[in-house]
Amino acid sequence: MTQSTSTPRIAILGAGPSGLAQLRAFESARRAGRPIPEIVCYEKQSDLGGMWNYTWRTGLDEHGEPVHGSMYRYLWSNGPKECLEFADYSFEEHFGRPIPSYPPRAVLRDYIMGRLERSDARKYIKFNHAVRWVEYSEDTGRFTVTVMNHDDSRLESEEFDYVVTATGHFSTPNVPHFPGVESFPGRVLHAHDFRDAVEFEGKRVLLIGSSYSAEDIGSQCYKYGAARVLISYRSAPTGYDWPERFDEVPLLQRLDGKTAHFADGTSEDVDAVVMCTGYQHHFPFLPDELGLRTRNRLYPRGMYKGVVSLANPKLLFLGMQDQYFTFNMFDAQAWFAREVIARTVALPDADAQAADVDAWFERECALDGHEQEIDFQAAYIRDLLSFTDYPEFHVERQGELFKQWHDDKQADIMGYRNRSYRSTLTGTLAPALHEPWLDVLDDSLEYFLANNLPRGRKQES
Ligand code: FAD
Ligand code: NA7
Repeated sequence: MTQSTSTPRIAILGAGPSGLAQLRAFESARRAGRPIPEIVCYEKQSDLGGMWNYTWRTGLDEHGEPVHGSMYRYLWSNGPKECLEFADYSFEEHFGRPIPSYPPRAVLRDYIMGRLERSDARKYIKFNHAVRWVEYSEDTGRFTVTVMNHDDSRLESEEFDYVVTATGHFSTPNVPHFPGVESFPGRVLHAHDFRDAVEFEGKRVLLIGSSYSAEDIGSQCYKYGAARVLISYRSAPTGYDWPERFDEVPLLQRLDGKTAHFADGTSEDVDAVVMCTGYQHHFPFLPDELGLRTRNRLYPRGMYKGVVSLANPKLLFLGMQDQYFTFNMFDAQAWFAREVIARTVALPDADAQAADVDAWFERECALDGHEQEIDFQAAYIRDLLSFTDYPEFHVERQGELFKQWHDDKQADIMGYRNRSYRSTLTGTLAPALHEPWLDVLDDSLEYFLANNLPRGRKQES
């Protein structure tokens, strides 16, 4: 493989938290006086923020592209903000004061956007540009990236030395079939298309799956007045101490009209079915040899250090892991990717890369329980950080906060969002939420900030 001697050109695919982390990584190098590549970031939505950019749309967007967003109204952070804080931009710096530990979606989006808007990195992003195809030429050593420019309704192609794929993996639903589903006389949808829990007020809702989407959509439905929530699990129940009107049942076997039949022989009538059955890693713009085939796991194979494609070292991926850590893990990956592109981190030969992947993969396979999983992901991030100048954020201490978070959920699944944690960056203990999460029906940024003023300050009308 060859590389041109002029300034390298890189394409970043996606302007969600991972793509923005890459832009920020280059911005920080530029500020330090280092040369940076020519950058183009393609984003199919009309604004940045990725998953955090809420849309009411489902199915296809205004351009006929698959809607990316899987987030819904009333979504609040499902982990403490102290565990996702950027090491170079604290929540306190962004909001000018401490805020509670579990903010609603709009508040987190504001934080993500805030860091980027303090640089001029927005200029690199081409919005309404959907990536259609990426092709690598052994002859030129470059990629051709073909995008649909929806502003001008035109296909365009450009050449790049590196491609950073940051298109997320919680957008293309995994939808199993259950006998009788085609004649079920009510709504059947995947979590990807769930938008407003109010729709299910007074209804009996069956959720299939027992991971994050099931527990949170179930909680939302309960909070906004569903008559009944049933979580149907394949491997194991969530095990939380759910309130009344809630139950966990083994896997759905078939639907007979409105009656759902479960693996333990029980049955119950329901009004709606929400498949919380996860997502597929989906890269329709990558040829087979460059794509990534994996289930949602902590250490997908195929990438050295979870970032550099084993199939082509000039193709990098960000954010492809199952996630305890999110924003700051994407940063650690993006800083690592930056050093790979700058060639200040030398990649070992292909065999050594594969052996490194195998070692991490086997370590993941041996994990037993959430505490070990958290420690594993913290160790992965610590390994990445050792190659970069990303600021210290005490990843192991954040891991301990995650363990506390896990215990707090076990103790009170409907009340854990009322808890406060201490920032590892500023040392500040977050103030308590102004009223219990279960009672706060308005999830707007304005309402959250106005009602969570520092002690002693009155809300201005
Ligand atoms: P994304 O945010 O998915 O961004 C990918 C970007 O790529 C998007 O902007 C998309 O439009 C763009 N894109 C995709 N395909 C193309 C294409 N062909 N051409 C051009 N652009 C393209 N994390 C937390 O930390 N806390 C939470 O509380 C939390 N809750 C979540 C709730 C839900 C329902 C979901 C689905 C996820 C949640 N997450 C949460 C995880 C979340 O995915 C990450 O926080 C983060 O958004 C991942 O960032 P990303 O940039 O990797 O992917
Ligand atoms: P996850 O965490 O990948 O979980 C998927 C769930 O779906 C999990 O409980 C699976 O059961 C279940 N599943 C998958 N396929 C099936 C079939 N065929 N039948 C029954 N159950 C199935 O996805 P989530 O959507 O919950 O979370 C993804 C992100 O969104 C996360 O980061 C959150 O923050 C929000 P299993 O346990 O494998 O038996």
